[in-house]
Amino acid sequence: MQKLRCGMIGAGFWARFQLPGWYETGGVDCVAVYNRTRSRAEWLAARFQIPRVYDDAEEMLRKEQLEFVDIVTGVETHAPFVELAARHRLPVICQKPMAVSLAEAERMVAVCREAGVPLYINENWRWQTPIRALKQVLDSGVIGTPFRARIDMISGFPVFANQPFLKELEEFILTDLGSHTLDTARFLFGEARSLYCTTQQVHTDIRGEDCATILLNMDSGMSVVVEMAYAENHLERDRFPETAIFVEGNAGSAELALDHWIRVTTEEGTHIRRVPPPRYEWADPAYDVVHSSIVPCQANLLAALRGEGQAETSGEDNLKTVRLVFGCYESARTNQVVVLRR
Ligand code: 89Y
Repeated sequence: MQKLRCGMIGAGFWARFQLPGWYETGGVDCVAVYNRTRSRAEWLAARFQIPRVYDDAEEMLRKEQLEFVDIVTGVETHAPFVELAARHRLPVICQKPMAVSLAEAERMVAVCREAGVPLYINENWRWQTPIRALKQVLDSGVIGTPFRARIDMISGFPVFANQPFLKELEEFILTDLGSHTLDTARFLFGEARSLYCTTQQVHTDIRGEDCATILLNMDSGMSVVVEMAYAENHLERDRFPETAIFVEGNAGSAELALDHWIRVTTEEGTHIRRVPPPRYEWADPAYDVVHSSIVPCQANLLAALRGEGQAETSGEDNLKTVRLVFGCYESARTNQVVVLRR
């Protein structure tokens, strides 16, 4: 397979894992990396044998013969870098959360559409091994028609140690983690027609909310509760960054329990199996289930870049997740149900 030449924009925490994730697909060659602090780009280049380093992204796009760019920078820089790539007619992959506002995310999609370049979002959560396995259970129909579900991601893990900028976000857990859990809700259960959300800030040394509780009323009539917190430092079973999911259907129930156990209960009894993620030597063991999901996620985006299939998380598709995220903020601010569709 002829490898696609990629330019990496950003050399922070996630670039360290997305890069080997691209190599794992066997179809990408990263030929250059940009970072505004050049030494960080140099560090990444040395670690992953990337031939050229830039501290000017425009210069990288002008000088290199790239076939796509992968943007792995802070959310406030996503829009300008996407627009830069669109001006250079380069397909662009952008880190989640897509943008700082719904309007900005809509503009990014419009700019790429007008330039005729694909925009894909690197949204990996729905690609986690146990979440894909749960989806297969639901699609098999074994628990009948789901009518209610709970999606929980609650942890005291010190996320601020690896990603200190998270402390500075005025909109924290819904953008950082809600982008993932709400996208997972859409992946498993379809679109929502309304939502209600409450938030709290428990840590006193951060700027944004670190706890959120959401009730999604789905098009199907299902109720989906999404609970998130990075607030409790003392949990008996803290399994960061695993998502626990419980689904009730009219013929049974299915649970994705901690430590990657799937339990399916029907009138025949309970069937239990473990679906652990693959282990990659480049992944941080504390993030295994998330880091390993980068590989199938990026393989899907690569296939779409090659014209060999659809990207599940295109910019257009991810706009629906972004709408949910900012709908949650509106609901929490106004203490009102936000109606997305009548
Ligand atoms: O930034 C977040 C992500 O994308 O996955 C987990 C995380 O690192 C902390 O919430």
